[in-house]
Amino acid sequence: MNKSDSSHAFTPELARSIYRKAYLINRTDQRFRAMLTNGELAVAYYPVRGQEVTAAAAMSALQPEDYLVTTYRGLHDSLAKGIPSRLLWAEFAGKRTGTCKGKGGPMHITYPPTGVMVTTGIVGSGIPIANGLAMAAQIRGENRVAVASFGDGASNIGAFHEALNMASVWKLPVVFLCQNNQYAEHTTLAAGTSVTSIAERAAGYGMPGVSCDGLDPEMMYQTMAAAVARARAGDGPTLVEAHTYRLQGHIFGADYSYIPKEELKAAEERASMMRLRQRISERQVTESDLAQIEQEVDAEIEDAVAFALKSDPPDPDEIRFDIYETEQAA
Ligand SMILES: Cc1ncc(C[n+]2csc(CCOP(=O)(O)OP(=O)(O)O)c2C)c(N)n1
Ligand SMILES: [Mg+2]
Repeated sequence: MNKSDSSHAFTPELARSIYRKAYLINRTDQRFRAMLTNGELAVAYYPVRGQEVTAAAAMSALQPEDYLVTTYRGLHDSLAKGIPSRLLWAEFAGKRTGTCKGKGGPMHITYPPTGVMVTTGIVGSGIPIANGLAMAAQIRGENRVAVASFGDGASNIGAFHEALNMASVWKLPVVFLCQNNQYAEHTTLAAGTSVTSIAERAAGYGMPGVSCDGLDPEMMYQTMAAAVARARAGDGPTLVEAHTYRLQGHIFGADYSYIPKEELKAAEERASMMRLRQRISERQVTESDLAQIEQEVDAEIEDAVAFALKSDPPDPDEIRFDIYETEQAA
């Protein structure tokens, strides 16, 4: 794959859009954690701080109609794929105005209008689902690509290996995006994974495997864009490994003192919004452009939080709906 292909040029417009997405993810995560801390919301949350650039740049390589399957740690992916903030916040708050009428919560976000097809809590289980979506697009002759986004730990699950094998055999239009944040719960990559490069696992399934710096917006975008173009052209799947970092504990509130201080400090610098701001401003994006984006995003989040808080929870009777194709008896 030619990563410097001019059709995947990192234009000022793209740089602005990636900054907007990354800033939106960063501030949404921050606002959500603050609300959990002060008791305004009470729900399990898997923080995405550190992985903002990875999702913002990777999802920018997709079209709105392309499919995404992500995980419990999927806030960054869902926002970067275009879920409206109001609907996302309402779902996080368990309200009837949310993407899943408040019945999914943070672990089960689904919003087909922007291609977010499912968000699962079972590690690795979304990967074969992305295959199914890609296969449906292939059978229908649609020009759609499906992306499975998952963690480094998920690459040790059987479903990962089975799905990569079948995707390769059937040349499915799918991209396997492994966000290697170095930890699976409290276990380091080295303690639970037989290889140091997850991309190398692609060789066992006859598909290209590419590693990239997922904290470098340009490299992340171009690596993903090349994989998406390959899938769309009918040339089959790619395994993309994005090196990124989880700057918090596994779940909000969990202890993460097992992460060495120096490692965390170095990652905080590499993944910081300041560093991204600097990178983006090198791309003919002015200070006033950036300030305007920040102002607009801050207002969008406040509007979404207010919308979520004033929305009603689902009626208890709603539990009978949206499970089976037909309504269940009361
Ligand atoms: C099949 C299965 N096994 C174990 C768990 C418990 N569990 C939840 S998240 C997680 C770690 C997954 O790590 P990784 O795939 O690297 O994703 P990350 O949380 O780092 O984004 C584990 C073991 C689970 N949800 N599902
Ligand atoms: Mg991980």
